[in-house]
Amino acid sequence: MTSQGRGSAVLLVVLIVVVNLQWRSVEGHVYTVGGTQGWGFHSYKKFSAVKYRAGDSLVFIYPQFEHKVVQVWSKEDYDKCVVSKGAKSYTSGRDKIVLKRGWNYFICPCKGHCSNGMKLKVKAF
Ligand SMILES: [Cu+2]
Repeated sequence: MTSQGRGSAVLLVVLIVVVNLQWRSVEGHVYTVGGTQGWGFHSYKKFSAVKYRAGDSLVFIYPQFEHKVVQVWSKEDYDKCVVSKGAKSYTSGRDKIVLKRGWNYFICPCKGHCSNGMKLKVKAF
């Protein structure tokens, strides 16, 4: 490789790294809730423990006619499985939700689901 060729190769690598870093800071990380099990009845302990950043996203994947996702805004609503006015509903079966700084609360609003553990709270820094 000529020194000029090597120079442009290094430049290209630097460019790729810079573009990648910026892309990441804009897009954040994307986490699939429940991993391969998706959004359903199982433990979310592992997902609550992740150190999220504001701007990261959670993807909720579930059968559309079995579950939904509602983002509730208070700990009280989360604890009591209540969907208050202003809560945001998602029903596509594949919902990507961007995390805000602080606590983010998600529940399944279908009857009995949230109270049986289908709820997730995560903290984004
Ligand atoms: Cu459900």
